[in-house]
Amino acid sequence: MKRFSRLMLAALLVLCMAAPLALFAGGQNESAGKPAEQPKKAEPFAIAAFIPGVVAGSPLYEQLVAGAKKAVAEHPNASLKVVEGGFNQAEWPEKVTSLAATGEYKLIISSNPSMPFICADVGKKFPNQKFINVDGYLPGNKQIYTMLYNQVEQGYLAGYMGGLVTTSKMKGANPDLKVGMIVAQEYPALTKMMKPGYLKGLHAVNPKITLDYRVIGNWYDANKAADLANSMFDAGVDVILVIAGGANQGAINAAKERGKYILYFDSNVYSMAPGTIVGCSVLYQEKAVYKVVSEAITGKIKYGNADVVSAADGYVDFVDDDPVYIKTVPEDVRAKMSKVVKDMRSGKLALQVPKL
Ligand code: RBF
Repeated sequence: MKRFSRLMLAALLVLCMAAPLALFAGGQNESAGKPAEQPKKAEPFAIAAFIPGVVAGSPLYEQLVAGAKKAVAEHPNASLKVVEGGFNQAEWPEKVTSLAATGEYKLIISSNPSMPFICADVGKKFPNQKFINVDGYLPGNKQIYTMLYNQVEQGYLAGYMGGLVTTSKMKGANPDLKVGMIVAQEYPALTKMMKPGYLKGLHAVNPKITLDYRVIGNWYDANKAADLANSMFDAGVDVILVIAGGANQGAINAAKERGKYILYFDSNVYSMAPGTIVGCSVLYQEKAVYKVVSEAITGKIKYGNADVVSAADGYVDFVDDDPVYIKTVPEDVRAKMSKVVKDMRSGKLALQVPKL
């Protein structure tokens, strides 16, 4: 018995020593006799998404996070950290600086027209740091890629719908040719693209339409947005375009209570207030972010470039196939809207982006 177990132990030892050799032999390339080439393990690619505000309620920030998550999920070497910068805009440069100073992130991605300038400034102190800014424009900085949406077209689509609604026989519409717009704050993309585009769309329906335009002063005060909306409805406005992030909700609630209408920017949210939201003039930012983040991870992005994308490129659109839209908006109004949407998608109706 004793001898048998000693034999067993010896056999086991031999096996243990031989196993790694056998494994090594298995890794040999039979034809060349060289070790097989292991697939190169991609270097870790950490990404920070800096949200200039808060994610919840801000349609473009929600889309940014969704698009970045999707791209990261497809690359095992990539990771994503989402950092909310909050509503104090004076603190953003310092917060982006802190992210760059860690040296951990191959890429800092952000979104809104003010961010390219903040990133350019931070980049001077951290020359190896790369940035992507969607919904922004800054050509020629080798550390930064930007993508700007044609928001003249986005505004036009909202305006055309607003014009059709205010001149329609819809239940909440009145004979006054008064249309509203509530914005959070003023900045060049708004005053040079969105507002002129909106006016152009309104006047394409009827040049006599007048615009009641109000500024809240921040991106979160839903009570103020509701007060503004109510005073506009009192003055004869029947449909309001809102571009105010989290504050939008106040105007939507007011419109719901008063049986009036809302036009929404950036995302498809018809189901958020069925019967009240009559138009969603959207940007496909989730698709854009998925594309550019994927390109950054795989080293294909061209830093220094500043792309401008329009409806004909598939990034600006009006959602006219949502069942809630179809149920809410009468057929004759939808037919007129569809014609313009089709022309814009095909590029037949194209509007210029001005110098910002
Ligand atoms: N949009 C939001 O939805 N939420 C925000 O908190 C927000 N903050 C912004 C701050 C600045 C300084 C600027 C220039 C824009 C901001 N935007 C915000 C607007 C956003 O970038 C975009 O212009 C609008 O959503 C219209 O597409």
